[in-house]
Amino acid sequence: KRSLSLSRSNTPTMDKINKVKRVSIEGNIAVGKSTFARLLQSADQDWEVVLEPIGMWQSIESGSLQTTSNLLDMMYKDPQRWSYTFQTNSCMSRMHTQLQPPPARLLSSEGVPVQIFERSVYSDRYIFALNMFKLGCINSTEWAIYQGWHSFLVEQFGHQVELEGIVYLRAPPQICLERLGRRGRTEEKGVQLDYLETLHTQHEEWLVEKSTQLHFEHLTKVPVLVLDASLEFENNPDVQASFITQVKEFFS
Ligand code: DCP
Repeated sequence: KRSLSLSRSNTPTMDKINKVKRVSIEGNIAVGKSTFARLLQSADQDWEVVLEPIGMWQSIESGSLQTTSNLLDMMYKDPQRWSYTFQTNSCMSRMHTQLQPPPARLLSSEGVPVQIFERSVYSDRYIFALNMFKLGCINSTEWAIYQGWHSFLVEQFGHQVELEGIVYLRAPPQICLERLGRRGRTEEKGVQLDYLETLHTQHEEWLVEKSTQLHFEHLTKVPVLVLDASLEFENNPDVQASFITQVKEFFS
């Protein structure tokens, strides 16, 4: 009897799954998305953070040869050759994470359960891939192919990959460059200010000016919360508290 009731309560109904909101955190390289995500994870039981699968891009198993390739490094060293491959891989791994069902804790929540993703299949396309196309590192044939499968997959998965909100961590590119230097990820040591500036422009056009041409109806209506991430929030409890208050209000 006990196990029956247990297995029943463990069966997620679509209603419960649909009650869980899906939100992404967006922002330039090294702006502090992971730090912010950790902060949110510890702030509320009803929030579940799903981190970016960057480890998967740094170590891709090459089949029977039993070796691994660091695609992130390959992309930064030779963007013309590897950007399309990198963007395909990062978006596919993101599709997997965005399709993960919410954990049981969220399904049984009486409050406002939220699944929070570090970036999304939309920033992959409208920030990074688009930027690489504009820079000439993805050619027009590759861009047409990328857009074709991206639209197809997003349409096929429908509401499973839709977002109910976006939190945009906004900071000047110069600040992101300083944070990038401090963190010292080896693959990123060649990243220059002008690259962060082009990525910043992509974020601004999509999330603030709303001038990016989007291909999904729901995405044009997603509410955006802009937070001033130029403030050093990692060790500042006052800024953290203010961010959490704003996020709570935004989610409710
Ligand atoms: N990247 C990319 N194309 C994508 C996604 C990511 O080129 N579609 C690159 C940019 C970074 C690395 O992958 O070099 C990690 O990206 P993020 O900016 O998302 O993650 P960070 O770890 O830099 O974020 P933060 O420091 O804000 O936590």
